[in-house]
Amino acid sequence: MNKAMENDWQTILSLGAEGGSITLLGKEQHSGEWVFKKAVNEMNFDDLEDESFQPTKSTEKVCTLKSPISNRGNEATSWEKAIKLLDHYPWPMLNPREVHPAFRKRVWSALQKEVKGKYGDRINSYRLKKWSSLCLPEYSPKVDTLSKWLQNSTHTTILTGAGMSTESNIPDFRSKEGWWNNIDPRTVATTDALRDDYDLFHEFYSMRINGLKQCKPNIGHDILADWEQKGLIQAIATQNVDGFHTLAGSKNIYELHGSIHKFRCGNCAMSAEEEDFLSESNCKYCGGKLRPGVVLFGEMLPEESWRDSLTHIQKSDLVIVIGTSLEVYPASQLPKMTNGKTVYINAEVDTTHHNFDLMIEGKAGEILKLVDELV
Ligand code: BV8
Repeated sequence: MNKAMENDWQTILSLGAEGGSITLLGKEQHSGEWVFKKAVNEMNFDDLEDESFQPTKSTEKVCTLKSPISNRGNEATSWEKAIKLLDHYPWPMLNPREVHPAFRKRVWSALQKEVKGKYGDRINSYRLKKWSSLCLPEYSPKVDTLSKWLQNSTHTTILTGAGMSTESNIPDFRSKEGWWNNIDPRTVATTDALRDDYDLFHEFYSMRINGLKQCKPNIGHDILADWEQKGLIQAIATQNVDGFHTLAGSKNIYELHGSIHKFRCGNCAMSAEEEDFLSESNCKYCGGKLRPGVVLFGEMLPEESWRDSLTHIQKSDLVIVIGTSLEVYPASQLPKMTNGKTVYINAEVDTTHHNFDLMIEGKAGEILKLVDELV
């Protein structure tokens, strides 16, 4: 990290282009707060507008920093204001040369906002790769590999779990904030609970059904739906009962653990409506207790979903497992039933427990977005 000339100013973001550079400098105060200033050097921006502008070796030459042309409006006392200092320049199109490790995530999300807001697909994958390699070094080589495998695969199946929906603000089950940390699954998600403690069973599922109404599919769901449309993936087998893959537009969905949007009588299996269940009405045919169409522990999986998922997995040359602890049988066995390459994308990856050809530890939405930018 090149320490700036005076008072331990550090380079937060250094951008290069034809014969010049922009550098965002930062200095950490004793209070822990950072102040920022911008240094611009001999930058002529005309060539930046031209989409085909590609940095040549010459632009890589290190520019000696001159003090900012004018101090006015070149300093900032917050990160948001610091990024605003770059507003006059098409900075996402410049050649990123350095990003301060402590600011990688913030630079990356500022870049995302800028790209979504102003540049859309004008920023080419070459440039994006350069940005992601500087802002998300831990991901990028693996993201590159995955994007290549995805493009070369003739049949790709995705297996998802509750981790796919946490970025939609739906808790998963076994993470620190997961359902099963506060509730013993045997008391609510088993046929015994349905039979012996209907009030608790009903309260648990009503809470989840109503909670879902405030949520919607996230970028991860949208990208998978888009990949299906582009023929990059052929099927999604999911353990999720929230229906968000379907809501995001995916067609080839296999709900291994059923759906929380379907209802039937626990006694005669006649179908029922959501409001009948939520209003604790009994089955109008046999008077039995109503239940959501999810697979409870101890129950068999829906035969068709299981069979079709297995068929896809067995003919896949690439299986991507996203956001699941793989603790629930038999879905947990599916990744082992393919001869194709296997990839695991999860917020927690413990290499002792999981053995995949490629493992990427991180948030599903974020990683799928990185891959999507490269395919
Ligand atoms: C069956 C529907 C035949 C209801 C669910 C003893 C040993 C082994 C097996 C058994 C056993 N005793 C019983 C069994 C079988 C049992 C089982 O596997 N039990 C386990 C818990 C030990 N399985 C069954 O009962 C199945 N039926 O086997 O029938 C049979 C019958 C009887 C006896 C023998 C055989 C039925 C299983 C289906 C149960 N129903 N759900 C409902 O939703 O309420 S399972 C429940 O767990 C959820 O559906 C969920 O999908 C499933 C798996 O959980 P995950 O999706 O993986 O979620 P989890 O929280 O665990 O992990 C999320 C991960 O995402 C975390 O790692 C987290 O780090 C990560 N993450 C979070 N955010 C992100 C992220 N990753 C990336 N990005 C993020 N943003």
